[in-house]
Amino acid sequence: MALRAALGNKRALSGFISQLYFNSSHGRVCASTVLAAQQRSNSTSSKISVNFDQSTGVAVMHLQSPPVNSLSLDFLTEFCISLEKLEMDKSCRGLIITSGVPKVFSAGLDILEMYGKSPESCGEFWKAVQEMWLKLYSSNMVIVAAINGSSPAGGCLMSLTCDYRIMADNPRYSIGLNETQLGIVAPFWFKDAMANTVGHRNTEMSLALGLLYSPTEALKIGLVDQIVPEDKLMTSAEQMMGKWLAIPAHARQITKSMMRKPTIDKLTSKREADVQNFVSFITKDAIQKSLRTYLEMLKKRKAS
Ligand code: CO8
Repeated sequence: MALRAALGNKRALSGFISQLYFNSSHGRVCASTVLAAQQRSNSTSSKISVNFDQSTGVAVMHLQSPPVNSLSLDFLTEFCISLEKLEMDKSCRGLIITSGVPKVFSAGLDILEMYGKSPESCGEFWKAVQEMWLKLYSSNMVIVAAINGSSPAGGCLMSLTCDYRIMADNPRYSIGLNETQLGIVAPFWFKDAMANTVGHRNTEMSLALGLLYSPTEALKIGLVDQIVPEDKLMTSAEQMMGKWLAIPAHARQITKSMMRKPTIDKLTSKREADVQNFVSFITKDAIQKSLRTYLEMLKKRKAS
């Protein structure tokens, strides 16, 4: 009954999946059961499109939630379901994530999920953010981010989980963890993923100042691995995918796990505490005020 109710409502489904992960040490198996049921239903994802080429074993996922691919609860739920389906299909070995929205890869977490919401909603939202990060960061697939637009905060976090980041060389695009500019603080696992990529000092500067980097600057500190002309982005991503897939899968996967496991385990062991921290932080009056000011700034910038 709970499953049927959850399948009828994405927010409930997300909560249901989170509960299964929280309550079971065999979360993957339980979630797979839910997703198998979801696959049998006729639901299609409106915010994510996936094209899987059986002949290459590579799927291309387009994020397509205009105007800015913000990571709302609905978006994250659809994203995790799509990812889990690919993960369960053993013929899928690689995934390229890109945006179907012009000029923006992802604007990061949907600020409206954190502003003016009840503690319960905030908690549910945060579990979905954790879920996205854990699934991506621990994936057995090779994941390449083809970053064809701006990618602040949660958008940058999503890119950081990938095995390789290629960004379109357009100076109007930027990427980085700019949380402090909103008056909020990137949690430890955002910081860890960044530090694993660009080192301690770059992360310290980056997070403290809420820096957003142009593609050239991002390449310089190693936040992206390659920049290419925009029209070459997808072919470059496919070429790089070929290189990664040429490595024997078991050796590559064990190496990936060895590099990432301590970071993953740290969040896994503190998930509930991390949710509590987020909820108590984000619902503070002062933080809500900062978010309101930031939203107003976005509106003003749009109007000018
Ligand atoms: N969430 C919700 N709405 C957003 C967001 C967002 N992240 N970003 C933009 N929007 C809205 C705008 O308000 C605007 O709404 P409307 O049409 O109603 O006026 C609409 O999307 C279009 O935005 P723009 O006109 O600004 O679009 P542009 O194409 O000109 O610019 C950008 C695109 C560059 C992505 C720009 O919108 C931008 O800079 N957005 C803000 C990005 C940002 O700062 N995101 C941070 C989110 S916080 C996060 O991801 C991590 C939080 C960690 C929490 C830790 C707490 C403990």
